Amino acid sequence: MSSPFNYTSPTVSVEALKHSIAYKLMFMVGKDPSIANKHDWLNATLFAVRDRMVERWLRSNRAQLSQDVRQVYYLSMEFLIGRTLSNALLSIGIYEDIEQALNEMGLELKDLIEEENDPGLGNGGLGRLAACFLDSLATLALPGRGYGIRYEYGMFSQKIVDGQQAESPDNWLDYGNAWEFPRHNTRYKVRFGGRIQHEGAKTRWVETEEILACAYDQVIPGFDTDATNTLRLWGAQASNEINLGKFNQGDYFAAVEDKNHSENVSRVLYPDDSTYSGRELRLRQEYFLVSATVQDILNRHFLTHQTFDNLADKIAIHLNDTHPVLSIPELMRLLIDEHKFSWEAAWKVVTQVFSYTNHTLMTEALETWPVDMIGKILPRHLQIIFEINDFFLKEVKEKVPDDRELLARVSIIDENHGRKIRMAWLAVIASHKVNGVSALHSELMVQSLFADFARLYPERFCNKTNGVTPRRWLGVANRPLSKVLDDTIGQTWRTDLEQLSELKQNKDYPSFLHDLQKAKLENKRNLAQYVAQHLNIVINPASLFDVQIKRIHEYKRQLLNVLHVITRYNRILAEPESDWVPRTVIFAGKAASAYYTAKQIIRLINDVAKVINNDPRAHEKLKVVFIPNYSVSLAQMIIPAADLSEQISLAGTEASGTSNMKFALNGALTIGTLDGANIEMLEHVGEENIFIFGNTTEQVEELRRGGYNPRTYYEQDSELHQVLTQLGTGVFSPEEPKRYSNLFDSLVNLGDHYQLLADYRSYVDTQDKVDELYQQPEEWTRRALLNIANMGYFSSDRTIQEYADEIWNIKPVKL
Ligand code: 26Q
Repeated sequence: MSSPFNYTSPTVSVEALKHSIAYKLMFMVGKDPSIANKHDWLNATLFAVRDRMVERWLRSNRAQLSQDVRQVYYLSMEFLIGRTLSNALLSIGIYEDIEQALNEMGLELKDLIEEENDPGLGNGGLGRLAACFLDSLATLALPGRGYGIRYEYGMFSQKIVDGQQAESPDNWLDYGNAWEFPRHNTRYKVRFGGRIQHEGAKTRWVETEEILACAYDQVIPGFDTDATNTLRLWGAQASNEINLGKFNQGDYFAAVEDKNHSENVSRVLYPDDSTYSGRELRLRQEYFLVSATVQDILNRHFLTHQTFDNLADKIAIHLNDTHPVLSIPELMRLLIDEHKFSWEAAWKVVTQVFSYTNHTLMTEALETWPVDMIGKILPRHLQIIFEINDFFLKEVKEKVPDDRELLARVSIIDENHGRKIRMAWLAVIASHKVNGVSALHSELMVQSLFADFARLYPERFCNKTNGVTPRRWLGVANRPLSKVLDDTIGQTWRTDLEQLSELKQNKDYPSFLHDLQKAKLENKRNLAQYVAQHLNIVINPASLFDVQIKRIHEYKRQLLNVLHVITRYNRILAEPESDWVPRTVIFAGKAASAYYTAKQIIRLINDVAKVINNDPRAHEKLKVVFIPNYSVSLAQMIIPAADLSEQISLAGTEASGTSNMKFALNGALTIGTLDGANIEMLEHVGEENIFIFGNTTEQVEELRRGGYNPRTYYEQDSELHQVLTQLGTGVFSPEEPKRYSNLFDSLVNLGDHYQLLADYRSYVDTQDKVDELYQQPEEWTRRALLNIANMGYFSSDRTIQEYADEIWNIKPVKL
């Protein structure tokens, strides 16, 4: 069998693949086929596949170098890339060949794909976005590299024990990582602490503590192209000099302790709980990423150009949120202290090079660091930040004389809250472009969070609506639907997602709608099988799969979903004979370990599930499932199986959302608020094809201003009253009736910060409309089709093209 795509390397054939897998098993894994286990075979296969990507990789790198193109460096504390095998096989067009080769060796590709671990080097949306962007950069042959941290432990793994979340470490490197190339010769010193010494005009940063950042590279293949990029992750290594010193003095254990301490920097990913905590190790991590990366960027530049004079022409550095914002003072420091730039010349370069994406407007989630902490860990950087601030405030004074309050508001130093550095301010001041991630978010960004800056520098702010890669989120995740699309419009939608709009022609063909239904049912059966196997719960693939999967946060309002579930349960008990549309409500998501309320919500979901799933009166009418340990690979299984996608955040809180796009692309209908990218999805699919409910941002604001009183909703809506009373009195936790009285209080007595009660009625009524439509399968499927057909805009290829043209000014490499 040959590849379905244009590119097939002449060296690749089934025989050759068999040969290389066997060879890799012996010489790389070091195992005899007779005793090799599944993981050994997986590794052998990964090495064989990797070889095929490396040829292209080296060619791509050579082309980038020889064409001397401008490069973008995408800095992110998180890259949530997911499993790599099937994506790589499809990218380079050898999926069927490998499948056959393995078959002939008595192995199943499917089993090996499931055996690969899923690196959880991110929290959620922001990390996954970075991974989609790498995929699109490579596919568009754009010269871009990702830089991040090689955490030894990624996102914790989640189990549900007695209905509650239990965390355990994610030791993802346990069996090694076949995809990475450790670059033992690409290492940089990263320094912390110490003090500043002035020698005339020169400033020196001395008596520092030192660790090494060691590069680990991973190949990022473009789809159906030779273009291939690099993700470089840094791992911490104790610097030998320090340890040897102690060792020679005979203090062996102190030396080993120091080593551990240094290497802690890349030990573990911090979970996001949406409140800023300011932990010192996190600050060290951020600087570790930044320092190694900026040194590497300068080093690479100097190797080709032997000068830094043209730096601003040749590089763009992008900040994925404020997490890598210390790269600004770090680049200043290196240019001034090491490369003899004047302050003004260095600042000029910096302001041409940096751009920044904001991912949240919620002030409690914004990054700030105590001045004292930065002073202790990065004294030279603190000094540079103060200089930047002085320089900037002078400029503001010239632009807007006599406005002391403005100066206090825009100062990088927040004097009101115990002297803190506002990292977002630093990012805005140094960047030539600042973008939000959906139209609404970008608009709110210039009206609220950055209003002062938008008045000072209006041309700096722009929008880049998020997107998702169609390769992973349709091609890899949903083979049944991909097949239907291939048979209908051909295969090139994978690199030109707008082609999906051709599907609209088929909206009145029953046989086509039937094909879509068949694909959906296959995916639902697949998920049902997983749920049966892993959770021992039987769910009916003919029921409506209603899905909310994302990090657990109050603003995302999983609790509102639960209120609807309880409402539905009450109605079923009240009218058992009614014609209920069977539903399976599916949840998944992790709560940050220190986020008490989020953990309570998980517990509530599981308690409610226990009561409902064990009540024969609800049998075949309602099921509730919490799938533990949500991850990219679970998302790839769950999303294709969804009928209904829950995107129900309070208007104005979800910057964009990206799973909303993945669901619609896979033929789910959305029930959602006018928040984030939901609004643009509504514009693309049309209001008949999406279930919108709830207050708008303006109405939310208005309620906030006018003294929102949730109690009136509680008192006036009898269904809501019943549900909340049940919650507060322990109907779902009879063994501990007060278990959820805190949740009750937060909603009814403590202000209901995310206005669940205000949106409850319109949510529940809209859910009734969902049922109504689901009873007309053909009409439902037609609308699902119109969702798929209108998702072209939400490809990350479109997003990345916009970044490339309007922010980074980069052009594709010719291959
Ligand atoms: C910060 C400091 C200390 C520890 C952790 C963090 C931290 C880590 C991750 C803070 C935030 C994050 C992640 C944020 C995130 O995922 N934001 C989401 O970004 C998506 C991509 O733009 C949007 O679609 C979502 O709306 C937004 O919530």
